[in-house]
Amino acid sequence: MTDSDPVRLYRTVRLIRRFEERAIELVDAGEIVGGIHPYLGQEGVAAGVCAALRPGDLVTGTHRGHGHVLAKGADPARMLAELCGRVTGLNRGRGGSMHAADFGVGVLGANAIVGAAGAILTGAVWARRRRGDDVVGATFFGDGAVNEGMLLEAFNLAALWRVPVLFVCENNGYATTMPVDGAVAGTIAGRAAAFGMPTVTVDGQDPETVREATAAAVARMRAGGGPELVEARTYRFDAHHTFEHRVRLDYRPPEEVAAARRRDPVLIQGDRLPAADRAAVDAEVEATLDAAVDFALASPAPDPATALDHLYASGLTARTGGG
Ligand SMILES: Cc1ncc(C[n+]2csc(CCOP(=O)(O)OP(=O)(O)O)c2C)c(N)n1
Ligand SMILES: [Mg+2]
Repeated sequence: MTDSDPVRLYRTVRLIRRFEERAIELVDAGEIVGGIHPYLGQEGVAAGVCAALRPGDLVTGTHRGHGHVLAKGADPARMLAELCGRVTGLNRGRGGSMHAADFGVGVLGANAIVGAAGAILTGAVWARRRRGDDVVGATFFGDGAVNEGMLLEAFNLAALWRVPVLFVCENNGYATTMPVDGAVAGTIAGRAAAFGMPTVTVDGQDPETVREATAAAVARMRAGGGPELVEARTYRFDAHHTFEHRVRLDYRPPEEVAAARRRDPVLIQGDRLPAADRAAVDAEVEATLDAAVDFALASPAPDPATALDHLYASGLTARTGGG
């Protein structure tokens, strides 16, 4: 089997899909405390965007961030251990689902604060470019972030200083239970256009389409262009948060969910592969995740005595009182 772009893209969407399904099992088993925001249905966005980036390029993500971290190349076993709060996790089990980071592959972190990741990435890319590094960045955010002042401030500075940041809006139609039409005046692309950014709206369910749009934008940014926005129209197949599995909320018509599920990025990309190649990738992904689950569950939890370690980048140790 050749490791062509279509195969690689399929492997990424399939890995994210199965990672999320395994993670939900671990939530149900009580191994992942507090639950997760599943990325199911949106895999094509992270996979397509990250396929057009270089290993050294930078990424920030969201509360629904597992796909971004995996697509950029983080080790699924250490990611799963992070979700389970184990010492072998990407961040020693202290970041968890919403703050997983892997600087080694350019992932500056998922982020629980809606709208914050764009500002962090803009600052990080600006700083690296000032140092002379030839990097670009991509930051993911939902439709719920487009009314956050912090994101709009990031649009402004990135455009003003021509920082090569790709702003990727994952428009899945809802912010928790709020439909986008009930929350967003004007248009999402119009916000970026107002700052002079080129924008494009794409089918986020098709990983190849997302990759092509990203590759074009990244090429312009590497050639000296400023920030751009990609609005990827997508849909989350599952709950806003796994908590919703226990408290069914009635905010999406079942026919809408069923229709959206028929445009599945894993199937769309999988159909582009010969059956044997697809089966081989599926088996490989399954073996990777079996090993990841074993690794995570066999890893110890952090020693409570170390709870205050790693609070400061300087290495300063927090004191527990008593002078
Ligand atoms: C600043 C801020 N406000 C509110 C929240 C609570 N919150 C968490 S997720 C979410 C909805 C986000 O919707 P969207 O940006 O569309 O992302 P999606 O969940 O659809 O992926 C909200 C309001 C938060 N985490 N941060
Ligand atoms: Mg949303």
